[in-house]
Amino acid sequence: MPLRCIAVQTKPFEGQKPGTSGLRKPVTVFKQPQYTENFVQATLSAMDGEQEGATLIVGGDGRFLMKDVSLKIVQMAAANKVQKVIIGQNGLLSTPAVSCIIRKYQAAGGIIMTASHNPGGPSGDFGIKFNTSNGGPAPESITNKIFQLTTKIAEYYTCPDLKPDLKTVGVQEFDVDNRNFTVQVVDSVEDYLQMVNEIFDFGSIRQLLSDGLKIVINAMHGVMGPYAKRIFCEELGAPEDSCINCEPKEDFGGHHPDPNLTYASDLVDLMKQGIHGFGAAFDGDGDRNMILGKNGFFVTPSDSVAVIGANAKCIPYFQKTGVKGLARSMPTAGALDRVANIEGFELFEVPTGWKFFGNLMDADRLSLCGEESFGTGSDHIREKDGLWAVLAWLSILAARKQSVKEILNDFWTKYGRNFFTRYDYENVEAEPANQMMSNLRQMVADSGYIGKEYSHGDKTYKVAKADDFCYTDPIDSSVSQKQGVRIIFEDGSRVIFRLSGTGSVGATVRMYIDSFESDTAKLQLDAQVVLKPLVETALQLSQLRELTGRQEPTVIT
Ligand code: VG1
Ligand code: CO
Repeated sequence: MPLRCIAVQTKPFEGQKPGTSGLRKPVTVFKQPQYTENFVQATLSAMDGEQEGATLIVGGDGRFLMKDVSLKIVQMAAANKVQKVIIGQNGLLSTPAVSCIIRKYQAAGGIIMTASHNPGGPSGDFGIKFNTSNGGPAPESITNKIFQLTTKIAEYYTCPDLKPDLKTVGVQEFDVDNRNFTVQVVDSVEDYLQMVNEIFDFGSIRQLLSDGLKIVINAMHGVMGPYAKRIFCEELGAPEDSCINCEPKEDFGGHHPDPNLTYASDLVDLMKQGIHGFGAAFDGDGDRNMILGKNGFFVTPSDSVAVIGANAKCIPYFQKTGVKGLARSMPTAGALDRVANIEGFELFEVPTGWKFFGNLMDADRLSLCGEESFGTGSDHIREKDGLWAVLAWLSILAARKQSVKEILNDFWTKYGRNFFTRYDYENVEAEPANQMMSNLRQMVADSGYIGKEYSHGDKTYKVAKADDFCYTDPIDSSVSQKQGVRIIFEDGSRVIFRLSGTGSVGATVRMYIDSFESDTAKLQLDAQVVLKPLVETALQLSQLRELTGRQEPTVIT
């Protein structure tokens, strides 16, 4: 007997607009009857028939609600005439693994169940993100289309009696309305492992570890636990206690699965004991990474991507493909620009969000890119890739036989140092946050603003350029406006303001501060000390404290 598909009547929900990276809302919002179904249907409908007879990849970071949603997606995929769903065991797949699997099996796309670094559990967040056939996050043209569809949805399609076993690896065949429908449950790690094994020299990393480099990897109870254990312990021979917080938990152990100095402070403390020479942490869905050296030496993400670029010859993948170009998101500090300049690579500056790198990669213009928000990656897939970044760093350590700190010192001596910090003000009331942004927009739109001077202590900053960042994609000429207010001073220092597009309640204000130093006597200074006058200037010109009522940020990185 074939399984029957049905159409279910529904009504639009407000606010199903994907942000920087998919739709993210509190679990309580996703739990409303038909809320999830509406968004999944809009996503499948936005594929415009491409899904019919095609393969769809499904996976997620293991957070609360994912079990229910995995089944809903498979049932709806079947009713929307998808021929085959490839899904991770128990639904678990990291974001980079989904990207890898979409490309490997030439799928029409993938649906990722994640709110990334946002907390999980019944009172945390859930999220759904769509990736296209190149393996990358859907561009704005598609996310806008999904949103439009959610505003007028009247019915969704599902196959309620389809009950695949998502716990056991293997292939299951079903007859859905007289069509063949396949569910293939795959080991969460296998395809990803094969890929990184091909693009890195595991032998040299194994040697580095057996020569005595002690590493510690923190999966923050996100999806990366099984990847870390399999790759670092089983494949590369690191001892078992090298991997911590490696059991995926639906609520990430009650923490923010966000690899930064605040939320991964347990790793920082452990590294400060001086036992380990290298430490790293990942976020909930495994696309972000934080890199630490001995004694908790912190590598800023902006420096991390630049160091990888400067040492590309240590990485077998780049030896083979060459470096076609470099890119960073606009608020990311300019260290990568210096590498591009000196090494003669093309450099692109894109808006915040990994989706903006995809076109450049597809056009063979971009090999390596990063964001200040702990995202690093290359064109081996179309997502940022935390474990890839760690393997890239270990490859550099193996080739250079130096410590993380020595590598950074060499880098700063050669290219100069960009001091960078980001202040996050989470959960600010939306109205004053919007007011602040609109004041800033107005301020920089005034041509008389150029040349304005701000003083703090013995420092004076003169405005050289100011705008609300607008990006024209060099490949398809699509335009993205209002991507962040930036004020660039005559000495090259920058202050940038934007509102987060991944928060789920109220507003999160992000303030980014970047300043370049080439005086070798100043390279070792503490970033917070160096940047203090610029931070105060930024707070002053934005009236952030006065408008939001916040005296201190929630997180400083
Ligand atoms: C943040 C970061 C951005 C990153 C995005 C998704 O966005 O700033 O650089 O690409 O998160 O990362 P926003 O709009 O909140 O600033 V992930 O790992 O949460 O998918
Ligand atoms: Co993430």
